[in-house]
Amino acid sequence: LSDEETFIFKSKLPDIEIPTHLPLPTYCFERLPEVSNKPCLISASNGRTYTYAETHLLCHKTALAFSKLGLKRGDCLMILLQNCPEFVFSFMGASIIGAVTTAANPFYTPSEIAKQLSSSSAKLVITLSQYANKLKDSEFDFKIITIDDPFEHSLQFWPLLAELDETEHETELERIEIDDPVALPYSSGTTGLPKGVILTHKSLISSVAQQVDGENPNLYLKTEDVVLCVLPLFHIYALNSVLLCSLRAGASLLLMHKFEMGTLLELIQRFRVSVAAVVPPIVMALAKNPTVEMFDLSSIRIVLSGAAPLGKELEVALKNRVPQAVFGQGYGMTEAGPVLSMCPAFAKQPLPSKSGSCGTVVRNAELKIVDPETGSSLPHNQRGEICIRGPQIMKGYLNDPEATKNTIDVEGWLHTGDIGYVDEDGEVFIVDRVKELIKFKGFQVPPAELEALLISHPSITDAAVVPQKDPTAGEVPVAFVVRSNDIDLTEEAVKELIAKQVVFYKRLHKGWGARLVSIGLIKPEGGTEKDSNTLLD
Ligand code: AYL
Repeated sequence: LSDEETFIFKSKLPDIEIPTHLPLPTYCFERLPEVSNKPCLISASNGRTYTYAETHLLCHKTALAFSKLGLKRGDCLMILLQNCPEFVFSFMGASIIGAVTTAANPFYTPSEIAKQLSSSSAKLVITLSQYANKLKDSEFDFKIITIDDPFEHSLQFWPLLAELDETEHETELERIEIDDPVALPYSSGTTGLPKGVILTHKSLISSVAQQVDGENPNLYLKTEDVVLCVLPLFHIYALNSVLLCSLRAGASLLLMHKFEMGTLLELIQRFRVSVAAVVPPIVMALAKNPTVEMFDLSSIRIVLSGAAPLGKELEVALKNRVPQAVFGQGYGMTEAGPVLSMCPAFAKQPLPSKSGSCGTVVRNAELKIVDPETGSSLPHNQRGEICIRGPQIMKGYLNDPEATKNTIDVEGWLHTGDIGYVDEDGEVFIVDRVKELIKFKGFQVPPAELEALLISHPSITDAAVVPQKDPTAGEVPVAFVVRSNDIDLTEEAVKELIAKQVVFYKRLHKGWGARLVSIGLIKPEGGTEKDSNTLLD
């Protein structure tokens, strides 16, 4: 043991009791008796509302239907859907029977989906018929459930539920342990390819409790709140801070299946949205888009931004547009459960928060800043790598003890690969990222994944993919490639090679060829019409 001082930062709000004796779904629906007749889910596409009692019942029916299909404790379900009530029923239903959910972006290419399917060994995939053909060529053994029309021989969600015997509501539960996995999001972490991040019932309950539980919740959600869920539930930000937190608090969730500015504004006005969880590109749209002036946004009381850095000028511009709302940031990382810090101005008894800060560390957790060179912890206002420790962090990466060991040290500290400091008021500021990660509108683009695809091309002997700053996306991936002797390999061909294998936001925006003629700079691509309708655009 060194006698060196360790500087550990804690929340200013007192620690709370975390109910880690319950499985996640029981914890989330604990307030059911109080809120049973209140709206729980509102589907924006058709206005259909499900009360808490209906939602709870449908989650249990889904659990039973999954169980009858053979899904058991420890088995994996893949959800390949945009935001919709069936996403919620499936996630909660799987968790009721002790199964684990891995959610994937339905815009993923067949090969991206196949990688996640094989890594997670999903036994059941729930999706829309239009995405089911992406699963056709997978050689793994799984059943497909569609929530709309059937696809070839797929099972259908609603008929499966309708077939259940009315007396069968109570699922025979296998005992769920608090350390059982419940969610398996994929993240590349600080290096390498996407890996399954094991989040247990305990991690997610802890994280949700750190946000919304206690006498003075850090993120105070009320039962009368209407919480906007436009960010995709297949990403941990919305799954945790939007869905699970709203359920626990007994608030109503407005589910939008895709982001479209006009619809969003119209919905905020119509449903009197009071809490909006967003990412910087949406802050930008709210701050800059002229149509915003035509709508009544006076119902919004909280705007939470996270998943990527937000410029101060945007924050100011947003505050001018929604002056009555408290604006603040949350800082998360999939592996961290995911929330590390949250704006203290969202608390029931709010504390002030500075512009540009990511809030203060969540309760029942410890945060430290370490000098990347020496590994020693640093005091207030000194920059270093942000590390977090607490009951909410991941159990580890699936089947990857090496990567787990490199991320969570022997003392239980998770190393984020983010560089930041904690100021004299305990507020966390992120200034840089030292890990191999590109963030396109909050979405992860792992450079190693693109480099591997590039190198697999016979005319490319080496490649490096790096982020380039971009005013709308935050960052875009650009590549440097070393060509073998194929002088005809053009930048366009390289971009095309990647584009056909990856989801739109991982596409290369520029390429430079080394050794041979310089390819030169070209304007970044805007994406296609279809892409611009997607989630975080
Ligand atoms: P992943 N400011 C700057 N960078 C951020 C921020 C922020 N507010 N939030 C996340 N990042 C970056 O795994 C940072 O580099 O999780 C971090 O290591 O896709 C990386 O994004 C993690 O990316 C919530 C709940 C935010 C979740 C999240 C983000 C989860 C993103 C707020 O309440």
